[in-house]
Amino acid sequence: MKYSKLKPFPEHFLWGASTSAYQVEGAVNEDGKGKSIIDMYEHPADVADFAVASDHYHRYKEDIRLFAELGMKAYRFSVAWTRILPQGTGEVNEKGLTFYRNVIAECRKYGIEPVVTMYHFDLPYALEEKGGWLNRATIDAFVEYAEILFENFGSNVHYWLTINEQNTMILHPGAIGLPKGGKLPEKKDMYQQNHHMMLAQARVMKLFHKMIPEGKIGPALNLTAMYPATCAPEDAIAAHNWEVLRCWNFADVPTKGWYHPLAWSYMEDRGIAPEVLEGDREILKDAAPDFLAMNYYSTATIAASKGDASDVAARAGDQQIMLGEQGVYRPAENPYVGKTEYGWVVDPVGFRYTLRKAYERYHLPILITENGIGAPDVLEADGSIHDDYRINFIKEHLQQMRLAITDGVEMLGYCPWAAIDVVSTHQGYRKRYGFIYVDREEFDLKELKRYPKDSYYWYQQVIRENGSSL
Ligand code: BGP
Repeated sequence: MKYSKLKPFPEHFLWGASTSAYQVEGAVNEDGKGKSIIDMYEHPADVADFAVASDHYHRYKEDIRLFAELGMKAYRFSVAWTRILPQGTGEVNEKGLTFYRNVIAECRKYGIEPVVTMYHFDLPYALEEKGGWLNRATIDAFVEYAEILFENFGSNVHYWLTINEQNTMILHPGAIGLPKGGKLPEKKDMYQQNHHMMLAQARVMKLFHKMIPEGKIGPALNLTAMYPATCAPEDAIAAHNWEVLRCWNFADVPTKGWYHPLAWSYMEDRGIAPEVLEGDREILKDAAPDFLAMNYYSTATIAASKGDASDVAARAGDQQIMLGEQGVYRPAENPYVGKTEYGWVVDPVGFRYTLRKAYERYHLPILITENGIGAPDVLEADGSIHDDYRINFIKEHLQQMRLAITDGVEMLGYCPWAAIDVVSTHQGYRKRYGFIYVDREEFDLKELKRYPKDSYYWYQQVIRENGSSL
């Protein structure tokens, strides 16, 4: 659809950027923090670990000052559950509360809206040892943790995200590392874990609305629209299969109170549907989010399954690289889109398409909580970083977002990945996303000095103009 006039970005649009605790903070053994699964899982040996990361724990004041100079109106970060409750439940660690109280105060000082993710992949290891999300007791632990967060920060934080990329954790469990011994859980167990996370999320959203009626809360999902590889009806069905199983099933439960019918049929047929106890349906029905948070990196292109083992690609997949599933779908190439050097599809028009689909399904305002391009940025001798590829990527996505706004999609804000360089779970500091360069290498920490990249100055101008020249 072409328009004679584009709608402007909303007046109080949340121009921001994102990080997550384990990827930015470091200080993994400091001030009483407990171990999370991220600390205990196996990760590739040739990339940076999370011990120091970008040292944000010690440098948050300097970082937030740089975010303020960038003009950020919102900073999306996550709380490490293990800083607040080192054992996942029980004793509260005051120093953990103090750290996040300080981060929030620092944001407020500059008029930056904190957008807080409660759980970004880093489940307390003490809970994992007791069965993790397979154990229903973890639902109570999450509610206990949420109540502490709402009590302590509820009056200063307006926007909350429950769980980051539940669909990534369930469908690509290896994407956040592997338990020692490298064994991935069975699918049936993953869908049971998923059910428990859904219950935990629903209870937390309900509690939130009771405790902080003026606040806003929502899930943050990784959403990716799917194209059929050809106009063959079988390809369209396969693309729909995977779009439902990968995306909409995870957004339907919090918004509509139950699983997508196609996903439920799939799980039942394969004997992997979760055990549902009496009262579960009511819990799911009884809660609703105020908005939908969306992480968008790519679209995918899908062909009909051939019904044999060749449906499943031999390479390793990740949250954006589709693997295929026998009898469901097979991945296909798309000659009309680009690719990053890590194989992630680059598709700005697909962003508009995904936004339209998500809004059409849920009619909830959308907050973008991730979007961006990973690259091995280069620090020049004069301290500059010429990341024109990042500027182009974000510019093209924002242009498409403006078209989506003109299409009628209600947008709350844009928080790309990442505010500052963080550890990429698989590629460490060889793959960077930030507007601010952190001078360290995989194993040489150097001085961890901060350098604004070219994209920083470009984004500063975009925010200043409220996106009017996009
Ligand atoms: C998302 C995660 C983020 C971040 C991002 C980039 O799925 O929510 O935590 O890691 O992907 O991923 P990567 O660093 O693997 O390129």
